[in-house]
Amino acid sequence: MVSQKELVQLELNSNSIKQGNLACAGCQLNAAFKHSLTAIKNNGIAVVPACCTSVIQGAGDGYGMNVPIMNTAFAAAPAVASGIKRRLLKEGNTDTTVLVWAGDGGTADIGLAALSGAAERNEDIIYIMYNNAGYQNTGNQKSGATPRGTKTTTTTTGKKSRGKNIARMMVAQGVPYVASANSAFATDLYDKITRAVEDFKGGFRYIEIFSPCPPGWDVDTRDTHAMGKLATETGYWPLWEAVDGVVTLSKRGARYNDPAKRKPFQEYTKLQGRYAHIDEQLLILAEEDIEFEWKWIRRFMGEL
Ligand SMILES: Cc1ncc(C[n+]2csc(CCOP(=O)(O)OP(=O)(O)O)c2C)c(N)n1
Ligand code: SF4
Ligand SMILES: [Mg+2]
Repeated sequence: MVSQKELVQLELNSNSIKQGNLACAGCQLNAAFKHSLTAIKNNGIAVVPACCTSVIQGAGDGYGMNVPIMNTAFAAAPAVASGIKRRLLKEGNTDTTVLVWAGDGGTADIGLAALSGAAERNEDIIYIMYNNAGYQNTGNQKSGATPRGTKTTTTTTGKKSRGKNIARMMVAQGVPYVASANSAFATDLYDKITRAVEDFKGGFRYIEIFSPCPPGWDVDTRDTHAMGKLATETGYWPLWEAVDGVVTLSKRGARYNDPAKRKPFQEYTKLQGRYAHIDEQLLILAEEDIEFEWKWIRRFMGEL
């Protein structure tokens, strides 16, 4: 496992995302992308559908990334990545990692069919969904993965239904390696990408990263990191890995399987304006969603 100190040094050396790019202050997808590209040692090609990243990356002399990026139409990213990887393999290149880097809108909604198709074919690619809980690039509309209770520009009184969990869907589909990560737990995230690259090469891999968006979630940038940690410490964002359908909890998050060890959910919600309007009834339903997800994890762990 990488230490915090080692990761800082690795990131300085890799310079995978150049400083002064177009991300908003405190953007956690930017941090998560940096950790991910460092883990693939900049030896990769990222396929990115329309999303905040396709803006952050920049263009021309202002291109801010140390890997090539292929921008695609929303629904096409897993198919394009499959083609790139197959071509590389045909040319004898087995080392270059091909990853899809897509948002929750591009994954949970618009790209879901192509994602499932690539998983079915067991393509030799890593699919990473960064979850910032909405269509942030176009002004914070709700996506299928937006959680219950939160306000977006299209759920102005708080979303009334539960968010989709695509990682769980990927486990059910039989994807060989699936993991849940959080940008606030950088070393855990780095280790998971490294594992996907090194131990599960040759098949389809899916990783989902909790990636807060300060303007969309109405969070003070000073609180973004603490709030991200609280997502896991309240049980809201469990950290786990699934190998061939068997789930194990990650060291950093295992204790939150026990509801008594979790911090109160309100410690997490109170830092975010998107929850400010929430009434008691909706808050209870949002809290019940946490236990709903843990029950699925326990089923996949064979505990239920
Ligand atoms: C077919 C299509 N519909 C709509 C758009 C406009 N659009 C560009 S980015 C975006 C939001 C994407 O949301 P998500 O995938 O969650 O990424 P984020 O912006 O949150 O990073 C939308 C709706 C588009 N480019 N193509
Ligand atoms: S809108 Fe949100 S996700 Fe997009 S760049 Fe800004 S902070 Fe990042
Ligand atoms: Mg999004």
